Amino acid sequence: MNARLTPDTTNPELDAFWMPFTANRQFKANPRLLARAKGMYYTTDDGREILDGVSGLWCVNAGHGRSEITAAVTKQLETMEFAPAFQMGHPIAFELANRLAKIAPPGLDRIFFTNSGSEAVDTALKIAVAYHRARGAGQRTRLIGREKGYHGVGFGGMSVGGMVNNRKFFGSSMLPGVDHLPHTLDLEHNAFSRGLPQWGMHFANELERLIALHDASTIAAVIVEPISGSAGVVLPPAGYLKRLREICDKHEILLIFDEVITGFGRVGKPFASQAFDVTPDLITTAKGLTNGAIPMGAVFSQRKVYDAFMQGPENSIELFHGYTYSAHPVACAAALATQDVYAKEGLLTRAATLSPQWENAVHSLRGLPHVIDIRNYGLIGAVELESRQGKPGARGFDVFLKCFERGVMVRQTGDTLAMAPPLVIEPKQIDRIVETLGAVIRETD
Ligand code: PXG
Repeated sequence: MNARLTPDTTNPELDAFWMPFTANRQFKANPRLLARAKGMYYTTDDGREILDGVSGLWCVNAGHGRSEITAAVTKQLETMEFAPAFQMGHPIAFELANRLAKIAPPGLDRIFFTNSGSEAVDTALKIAVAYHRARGAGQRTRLIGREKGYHGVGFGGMSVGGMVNNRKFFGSSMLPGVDHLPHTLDLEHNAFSRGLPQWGMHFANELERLIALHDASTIAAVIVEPISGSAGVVLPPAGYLKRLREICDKHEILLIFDEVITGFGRVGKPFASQAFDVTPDLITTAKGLTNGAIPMGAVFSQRKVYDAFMQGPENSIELFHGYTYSAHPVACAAALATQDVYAKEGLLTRAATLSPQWENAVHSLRGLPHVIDIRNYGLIGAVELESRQGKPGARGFDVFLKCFERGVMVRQTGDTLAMAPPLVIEPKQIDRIVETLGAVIRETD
């Protein structure tokens, strides 16, 4: 590998693109370029096939290059490429909202469109604060997130998020009045749990402590990922989310589930909320909404939240919030076609069918060198490796790179390798991903 990673060693053609969440100098000295994609595979610019073990970035749930989505997007571009959604409307946006309402958990059938997960999160946080104001509790502005949480990169999402590197560089440019629950990762009690850990529901009771500290009358909402993805797959202990719901209900605090990763079939039901039988007040989504083909996010809201805004003079705008591209017609077309594919191929529940094989496959890596934990749920898996002394993330990166060289793409977070393949994956492809990862781990020091 390149020893010197100064700008003059990089390829000047790669310099202009300041890449997101990337070690730019390292990447540009040794780029990994993806050129095409179809089904379960990417093809690199030098013609190598890469089995996609992470659905692009947790979004291509129906597999790549779906012609149904291409056709719908093309048709929409030809029919009407853009129309405003401020004080105007276009039919496809209403059609999509109705479609999504049908698969949503009970009552969450009022839908606000955004362009990304980050925007969905900031939208949900703003809705939560404005909701309390609308019902005469304007002092409820505090937001509670969780350690290790990832809620995108807007100032709101960053503030309620709990991943230190996503926060520490930005000083005190955080929302005021935010606090955090403890995370639920506990290797001492729960390492190698299959599915949800049975121990640790009591972590939810920490919410009562935060409420005792700040007083419920100051708190607008609690936001958590039902399963944390970015932090390296952190699962909720059995009963934990139900307990959060109970405490929020008791204190009239809104509960927001960030389902940007867990939504659209990843956990064997349309949403994790349904898989875990816990209904939040707001759900944030993105990624799988359009199969990653066109950027789009959505906030699903309980009727009671929406209805609280629908008061005052009829000519008044109820929520001073929205994006030029909210409900962009092309994104709506992509989302509708995606939902058609999911429905036709049963993809919103396919992870439930595959998850026993998936679970066995990923847990077969137990006992390999450096493996200190394995976590799974639905079609999500993670293998955590012990860090090299003084070099956190180095072993994880080596494993990620070698897997890529052997034609399998996984996702690395620190020393955790995360996997979330497209829901169209075939059993033999599950084996290939896990066998490749296992072989690489065996030979990595
Ligand atoms: N919430 C959650 C739970 C997410 O996982 C976002 C919000 C933000 O979405 P946008 O569309 O603004 O990126 C996400 C994004 C990873 C990884 O490595 C995960 C995400 C993004 C990039 C990498 O696990 N999730």
